[in-house]
Amino acid sequence: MKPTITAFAASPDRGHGMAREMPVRWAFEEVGQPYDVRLVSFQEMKEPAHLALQPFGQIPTYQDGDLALFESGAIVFHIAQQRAGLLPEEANARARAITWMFAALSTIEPVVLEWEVPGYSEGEKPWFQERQAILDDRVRGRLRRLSARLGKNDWLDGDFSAGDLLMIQVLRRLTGSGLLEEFPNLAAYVARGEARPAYKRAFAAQLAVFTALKG
Ligand code: GTB
Repeated sequence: MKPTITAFAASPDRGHGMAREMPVRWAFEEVGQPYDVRLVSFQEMKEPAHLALQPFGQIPTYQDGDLALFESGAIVFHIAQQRAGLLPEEANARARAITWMFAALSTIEPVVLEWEVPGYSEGEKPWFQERQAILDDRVRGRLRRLSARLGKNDWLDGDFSAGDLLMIQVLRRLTGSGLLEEFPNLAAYVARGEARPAYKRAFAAQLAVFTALKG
């Protein structure tokens, strides 16, 4: 049996890899695990059947036999533990790769989300520009440290890992903002991730959902 994940029936980004089943698709592709996708509408996500799988009424979810999971990071971690390809075998290297997964989700992503959300909902407020400059600087501060750590390396710690996958997925939210581009090694790091065949397959699969929707 293939695992089944849920994804937006109609993603607001028109299938351009921002919805959070994207890292899950990417992880499946990296480890060569076939999977099924069940598309859900915004309304279905708030109904009891979906809430039993995802208590916050969101995508993605993951089901494989008796196991049901939510949280994209936890799902990526589970996939990485099930099959070779996303976490090193050696115990210390594996622990470091897992550390980068947490760094992506708990140190980098919060400042990126805080920076991103006002642009959607508070752009008309008189204080928007002033506050956005503060948020820009917070993002810059994190990127500066990350850029220094990555240096001239291709990936954060040795071979490509689930830590890079999640970090690149988070950094993609900044693409085109000018902030990521201030750090050429980070922009190149994101481009390197996006050039991976597994990433391309995952992106194409997500885009195909939207393309099919358009008919
Ligand atoms: N922490 C959870 C995880 O990582 O799994 C967060 C899940 C989450 O935010 N899911 C969003 C969702 O279901 C979709 S991905 N939202 C519906 C709701 O809360 O009612 C977030 C997302 C959606 C769309 C874009 N986009 O179009 O650019 C970007 C990000």
